[in-house]
Amino acid sequence: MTQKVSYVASILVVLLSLTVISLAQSKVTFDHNTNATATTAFKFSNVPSPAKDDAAAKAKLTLVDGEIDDNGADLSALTDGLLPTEEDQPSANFFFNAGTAGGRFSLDLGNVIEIAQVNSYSWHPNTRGPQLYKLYASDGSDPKLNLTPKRGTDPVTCGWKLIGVVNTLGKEGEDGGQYGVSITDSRGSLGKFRYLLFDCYATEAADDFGNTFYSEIDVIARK
Ligand SMILES: [Ca+2]
Repeated sequence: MTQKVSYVASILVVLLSLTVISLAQSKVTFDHNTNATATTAFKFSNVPSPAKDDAAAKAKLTLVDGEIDDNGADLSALTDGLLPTEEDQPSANFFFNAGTAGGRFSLDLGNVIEIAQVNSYSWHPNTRGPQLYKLYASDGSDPKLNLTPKRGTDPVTCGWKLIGVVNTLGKEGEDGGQYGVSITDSRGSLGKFRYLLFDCYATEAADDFGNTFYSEIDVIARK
């Protein structure tokens, strides 16, 4: 009997882990152009260059948690289709306030769309270049959905699905430059969603200037 129970339990474990695997097929790809090679073209080997007419271009952006750095642009810089023309151009980037541990913002795409890719771009000569964030998504249908979960609330517990964890941090001393990130899925679709939630972290705590200079975020609808 004990043997049978443990057999059933082990089958359940296998089934559960298969479920987890089938849900988690998203893939994070990133490219890094060093300070010496970065140009205003934001051209990368494996990640597409930023698009202007993507599904995020008309998204409504909301600060969910954290403070915006007054020295930079507001959230609209993330989806305006414009890119910095210099490696250290605060006015062309969104970043959380100096001395803070990042924060959260959301994108409302206006309606549910099937998303093929979410891409993010950043540029800074040193520690504010790399990207470190978690991406969550929701189609808006969960009755317990909280559209503005603060830090301390795991979005997964209030209607959000974890789509990917982005960490482009490199070896020490190689932080500066331009980063392009692309979150995709082997099935060609990340899923059908209306809302995206970015949970962004500072890339270092050695000084106050670890919050990433985010230049642009693209949401590419599945064709
Ligand atoms: Ca921009």
